[in-house]
Amino acid sequence: MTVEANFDGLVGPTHNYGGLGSGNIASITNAQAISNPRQAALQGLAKSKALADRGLVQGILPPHERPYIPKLRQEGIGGSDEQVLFQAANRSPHLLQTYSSAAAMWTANAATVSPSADTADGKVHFTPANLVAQPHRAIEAPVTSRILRAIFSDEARFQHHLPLPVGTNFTDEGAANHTRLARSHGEPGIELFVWGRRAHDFTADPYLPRQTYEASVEVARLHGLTSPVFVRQHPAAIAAGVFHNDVIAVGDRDLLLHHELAFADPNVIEQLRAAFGNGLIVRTITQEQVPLSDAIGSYVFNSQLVDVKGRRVLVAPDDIDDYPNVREAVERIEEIDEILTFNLRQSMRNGGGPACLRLRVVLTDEELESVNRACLLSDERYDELTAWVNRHYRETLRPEDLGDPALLGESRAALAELTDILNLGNIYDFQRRE
Ligand code: SUG
Repeated sequence: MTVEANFDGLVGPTHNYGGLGSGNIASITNAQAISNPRQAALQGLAKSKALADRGLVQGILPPHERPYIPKLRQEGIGGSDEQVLFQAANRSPHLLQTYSSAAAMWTANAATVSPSADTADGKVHFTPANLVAQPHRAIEAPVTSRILRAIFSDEARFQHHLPLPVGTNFTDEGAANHTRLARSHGEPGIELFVWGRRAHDFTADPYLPRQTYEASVEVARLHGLTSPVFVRQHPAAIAAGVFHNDVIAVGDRDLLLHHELAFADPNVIEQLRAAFGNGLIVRTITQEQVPLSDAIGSYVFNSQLVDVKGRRVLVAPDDIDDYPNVREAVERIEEIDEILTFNLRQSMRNGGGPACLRLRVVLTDEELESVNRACLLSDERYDELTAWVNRHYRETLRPEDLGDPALLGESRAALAELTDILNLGNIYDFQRRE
């Protein structure tokens, strides 16, 4: 048997609204709002638990160390950790907010993952996304690499690549712009890479597209893929706030659900059908049914499409209930057997829906067997993690609280404990310095 495991990002203790997401309407709109990190983490865990209860393999990826003091030091701020925080908060609150972001929760951006059925050497391949399009996320890749290597450690089965080179040519946002289509999880599939610009295009778009064509091609080459398909994102979608393709399209096995303005090339579907062979089901939601602004407002395409014991379930944000036209459009899709909604509003206010919060890893039984079990969600692990969140997380966080040395201490204590719960070893810099 081959399954799709979903590794959800656990929201970190500094979850806040920095207005940092480029081209991300929710993040820009909610800049400097007061956040509730505890509620954010519990909302995410509740989704993970509900899917685990339905029989899906559910994993957890830990938050990163924030505020990230080493980076503030690199920016020329010195002294003790407390002094660094104090000075950053007073002299450059924007920099402090940049290096305090809990954005690693959106694990669809952690890496691109290709299942062993698709790769030339028969291993599962991982390339951590360099995320260099945004400073607050460009610091994630080294720790993401450590985490993925600590969870998928069997070198005979898992191949870990370095993130792509830093710079503007290979800007890579990971699985958020990557969709695998296959007859079943275990059969070889085609991998669809959606890019926003070419390396040397300097477009007049209001938002610089985050993924380059060159980055997508390079990841496909590293992974040894036989059937990659490269498709350009529609500039109108990017301009309207579609900063990743998973905000406007979602696929699962033989089904692709997309908005008519997701892709720029009118021949995309023919291209996909040619690569897939018979049996690809494509469901297109038109601009007339759901205008781009409603697609983005409701975040309906940022749903997960999962297989629950042979039934196809759409795991959607409950924000879709505010949009009757969106509900109607998805209810009309006959392949979807059930729509399951979750309140993920803490994350949603930063532009992160159900699909952003998970990294899909398709695994055979043997591969799954070798995964670090402590990172898979059982009833016991869920109880442990919710108790851990309730013990360590604040219920209110204002932007100015990021300079509070107590928050740094609380976050490090929480993360140190978490590495034990998840059996990850010393993945954080603060643990390695001690
Ligand atoms: O990169 N938001 C994230 C949201 C990522 C969503 N992921 C996917 N679509 N897969 C981003 O724009 C906002 C952080 C802030 O403003 O504090 C942020 O980084």
